[in-house]
This record gives sequence, C-alpha cells and structure tokens, in this order.
Amino acid sequence: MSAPAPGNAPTSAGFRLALWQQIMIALALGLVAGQLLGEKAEYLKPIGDLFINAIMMLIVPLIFASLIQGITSMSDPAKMGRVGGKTAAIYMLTTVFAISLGMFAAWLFQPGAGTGMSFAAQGGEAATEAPSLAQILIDLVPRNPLAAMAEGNILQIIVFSLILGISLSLIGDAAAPMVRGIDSLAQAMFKMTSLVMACAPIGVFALISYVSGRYGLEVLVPLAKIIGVVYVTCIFHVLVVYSGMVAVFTRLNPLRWLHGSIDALMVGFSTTSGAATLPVSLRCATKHLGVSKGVAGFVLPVGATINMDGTAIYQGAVTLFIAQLIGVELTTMDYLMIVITGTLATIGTAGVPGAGLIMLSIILVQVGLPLEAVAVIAGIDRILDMARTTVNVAGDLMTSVVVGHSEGELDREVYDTPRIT
Ligand code: DAS
Repeated sequence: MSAPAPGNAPTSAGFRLALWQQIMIALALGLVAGQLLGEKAEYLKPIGDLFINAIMMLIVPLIFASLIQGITSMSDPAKMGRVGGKTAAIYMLTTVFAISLGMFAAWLFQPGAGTGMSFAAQGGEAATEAPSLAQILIDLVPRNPLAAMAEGNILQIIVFSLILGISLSLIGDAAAPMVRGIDSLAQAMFKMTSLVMACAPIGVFALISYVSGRYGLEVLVPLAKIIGVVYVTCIFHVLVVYSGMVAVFTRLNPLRWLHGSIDALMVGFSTTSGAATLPVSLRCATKHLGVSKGVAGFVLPVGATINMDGTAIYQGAVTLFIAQLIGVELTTMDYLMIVITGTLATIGTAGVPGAGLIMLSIILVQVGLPLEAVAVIAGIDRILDMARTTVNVAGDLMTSVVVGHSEGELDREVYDTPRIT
C-alpha cells in the first residue's frame, strides 16, 4: 500500500465513529443482547438508569442557565416577544394537528376492531380529575422558585427563568455580574452535557438491552397493530409534516435538519424522556443546526415541557384503539373532547418516561372509556413511548430551526455543513 501523501497522513486517533453512529450501533447491539440475555438483561438496567440520572442531573441548572442566557443575549427584548409568539403558535397548531392525525390513523387502520375485548368493571381508583385550564395556568407561576427547582417542576422553572431573564435585561448594567455568572454556568452546563453524552452509547446499550430482554418479541404480537399505527403515524409526522415545515418556512434542506438532530432523536428514543434529552437537543440545535443560543435556549426548554406532538398522536390513536377494542362508537363530540383534552394534557405532560400513559387516563375519563383499558396499553407503553418521545424531540428541534431562521438567528454555514462528528 503506497505511503499516504503527507497531507493525508492517518490521524493518530485513527478511525473514530461519530457519536450518533456509536449510539445506533449500541441500539442494535442492545436489541441482540436483550434477546440473548432474556430476563438476565435486567442486570443491565442500573447502567441505563445511571445514564438517565446523569442526564436528569443536568436539566434544572441547564434550563435555568440556558433560558436566562438566551433571553439576556437577545439585545432586543421585543424580539423575545416575537420569538415567544411564533414558538407558542407553532407548538399549539402542530399539537392539535398531531392528535387529529393520530385519531385519523386509528380510524383508517382500525387496529382494535373485531377483538371484542371487555373490561370487567373492577373497582378502579377514582378517575383522575382533569385539571381545569384555569388551574393549569395558575400552577405555571411558582410561589417558591427554589422549591420548584428542588421538585424539578420544569414548567414553573421555565416561567421563573423567563421572568428573571427579562428582569435582568431591563436593569441594564446592574445585571452585568449576574449575566456573566449565568453565562459561565450555561457554558459549564453545555460542557457537562458533552461529557455525559460521551457515555450515551453505554447508556443506550443498557437501556435497549433491558427493553428487548423484558418485552421480547412475542408479547408485542397481539398489540403489534397499534404499535404499527403509532410508529407509522409518528414517522409520517416527522418525515412529511416536520420536514415539510422546514422546507416551506425556511427553504432549507430538511435532510440537514434530520441529520443534525439525530443524536437527540436517538437519545429521546432510548431514554423515552424529552426532559432528559433536552441537554442533547440544545447541543444539536446550536452545534449542528446553527441555531443561536438565544433562540435555542428559549424554544427548546419550553418545547420539552409543553410541546409533545408524539404524545398527542399516541393519545389520539390509542383512545380510538381502546374504543375499538371494546366496540364503543365515539360521537363527534367525543372526538372534539379528545382533541381539546389531549392538547391540554400534552401541555401538562412531563417530559419523563411514561408520562403520556398517565395523561391518557384523563382522556379516557373525558370520553367515558373504562380506565382498566389502560392496563392493556401499559404492557407496551415503553415501546410506544420511544416513538412518541422521538417525535416530541423532533418537533422542538424543527421549531427552533423555523423560529431561528425567521429571526435571522440561524447560521447557514453550520446548518449546511455535513456532520462528521
Ligand atoms: N416520555 C414523554 C417525553 O419525555 C412523552 C410521553 O410519555 O408521552 O416526552
């Protein structure tokens, strides 16, 4: 083999896979390992839980610092109002569309039809009282911001950080020491994210091994249809709806958005926690998609908490699936209630594993379906959560690109540069 030309001398590091390639390989190896280990894969779960804890550890300080850095780095507070308005509009409209899409898919494919299942009316616990819209809004403002941080109440942390960021912007020079300090904290949190992310392949391998060993493949057969409907609808939503929005609203190549988001999508898929994925989403948006820290630091934390199109698809599809399972015909009013309750429920859904299943019970109560049916879904909820969390993460990153581009805060050079790490 001829000696490489001096300019192409092999690097001392040799061949190195990009992080997202490492995660994909970890995913594949985890599926195989889970099948080989079976129940014993349970022993790997603590490694996966450690990885999730490490990422969850980042969340509160990262949201606090990145939101405030995002706002105080915006020289023009009026711009923050525009960014907030655009963000809220995209989040609400795509969520209503997503829940309708989920219901349409379940109506079209009828995954639960003809099963004739019935649920003996066991003494189910009192139905979860759906929080009123007024109560959801009142609970947004923390009485004690430090308590909100200690409890990890993300919505309240976001509201407090937003108001503190705006207040710092309004006091001018007096804010300088605090702004510098928080800017340093934000940078330290981004670095800590990279350090934790370097462990992602190990964490993903452990998590997927556990899921693969725990659920196996046979348990999925009887519920394969609803899994198929949710996955097909989620994939459609990302590849057609979101990619279409990137192409239409920014005229940018949507494949770059997908490629730049892959780390966050893989972490969301394997951890089933949008909140835990937030640090990775912030890193993808700023490092690979060219979104400014100001826009990313605002859009992503808000999105990780209130924008959950994947959960909306899941709730629309699964509510119809359960109605089909027991042969109940839903009325037009029922469909409307599912859209309204589902949209509100996704605002209140925490970005943590399994949160959507809890919120599903609120919708079932609203349309008079038996709560016992949730048990049917609970068995495969983790598999469904992987898909819906991935869509939740994708929706936040899509919004950060669309809003960043509309505000002139998207670095085209970064966005258009093919990823090599
Ligand atoms: N797992 C939640 C999330 O992190 C979504 C859900 O449970 O519906 O986004």
